[in-house]
Amino acid sequence: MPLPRRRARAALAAIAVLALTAGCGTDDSGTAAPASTTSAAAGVPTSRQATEPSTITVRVDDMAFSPAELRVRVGDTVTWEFADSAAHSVQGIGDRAMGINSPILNKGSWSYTFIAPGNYRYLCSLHPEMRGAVVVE
Ligand SMILES: [Cu+2]
Repeated sequence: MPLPRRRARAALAAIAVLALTAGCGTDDSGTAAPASTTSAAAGVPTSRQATEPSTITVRVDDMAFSPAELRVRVGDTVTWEFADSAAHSVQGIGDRAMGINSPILNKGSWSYTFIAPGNYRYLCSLHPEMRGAVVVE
């Protein structure tokens, strides 16, 4: 009589193993969720392309910089176009803006690329009342 009971237990154990294997199958479908997260991360380079560096022009005319203030992003270039009858320059104020230092011009243009975020102020070395600012984000 003990032998049939053992066989019955063995059969029950086999059923239990099958049930556990089926349970593992549901776990496998659960691992599909991180795969969709990976495809979402692949979209990151696309959003970076949307913020490619650009060039912003500031006119130097009529004894003024216009626009006198502007906001740019890191990597953007600002080009000052000199179009006044008088000669002017673009000279940064303070250590942070030390690289902003154009020659004195009354024609043509001068460009500067902003590589660090911050608040940059500048003036014309010949007419210190002519002032401008660039906020780099
Ligand atoms: Cu000037």
